Amino acid sequence: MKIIELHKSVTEDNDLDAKKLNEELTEKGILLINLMSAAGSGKTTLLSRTIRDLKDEVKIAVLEADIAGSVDAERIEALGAKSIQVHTDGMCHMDAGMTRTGLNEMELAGTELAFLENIGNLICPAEFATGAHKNVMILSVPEGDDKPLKYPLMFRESDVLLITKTDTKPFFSFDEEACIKRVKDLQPNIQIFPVSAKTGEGMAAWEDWLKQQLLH
Ligand SMILES: Nc1nc2c(ncn2[C@@H]2O[C@H](COP(=O)(O)OP(=O)(O)OP(=O)(O)O)[C@@H](O)[C@H]2O)c(=O)[nH]1
Ligand SMILES: [Mg+2]
Repeated sequence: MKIIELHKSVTEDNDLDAKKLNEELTEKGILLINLMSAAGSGKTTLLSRTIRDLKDEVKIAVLEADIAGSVDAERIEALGAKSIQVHTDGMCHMDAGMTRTGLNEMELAGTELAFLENIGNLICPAEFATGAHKNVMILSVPEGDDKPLKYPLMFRESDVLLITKTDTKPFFSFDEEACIKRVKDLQPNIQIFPVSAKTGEGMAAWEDWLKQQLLH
């Protein structure tokens, strides 16, 4: 497993760098999705299920960003998808320069869809553009329906919200309707897909959305 140690980007204007990276990826026909959520919401599990479902149709690569360890990249590699692990030198986010460095370490020829699994937390990742075409965030049922009220920025910055672990609804008092209203008050254009990566419920709608975003 390839592990890359990243350091703080020296670029002064991250937004500009993100725009540049996005253009470079578009030129190569690679759709980059920035996947964000709190730690343990189910990012790697969702990616694993998505890869299992789509790998015969779409060539997928995953950039796994963590403070330490390589378990997530190993989980992805075990599914036969291309994956690399980056460490962020203790930083709680990825920026565009770090994303470019990680992607450059992967052999991406022929890749149509690349995911960045961002560092698990609901705050910092939302503050930095990564160069991704779309921001997708996860809120899992056990985290609670009040999170849009407490951590508004990530919801505001996201194109898609996946409400995951729907199979656990019987055990939690998660008010989906109230949650969706709170999210839409922050970001009226957001698309919301309730899913369970465990049972597969709702996964087809999310995967159809993904396929529609592909650049060719
Ligand atoms: N019941 C249920 N459990 C799930 C689902 N998705 C993920 N989990 C569980 O949630 C836990 C965390 O899942 P991960 O996929 O590792 O979460 P993550 O967001 O990648 O975690 P970090 O990378 O550490 O931020 C694991 O025990 C998963 O099995 C789901 O849809 N339903
Ligand atoms: Mg993970």
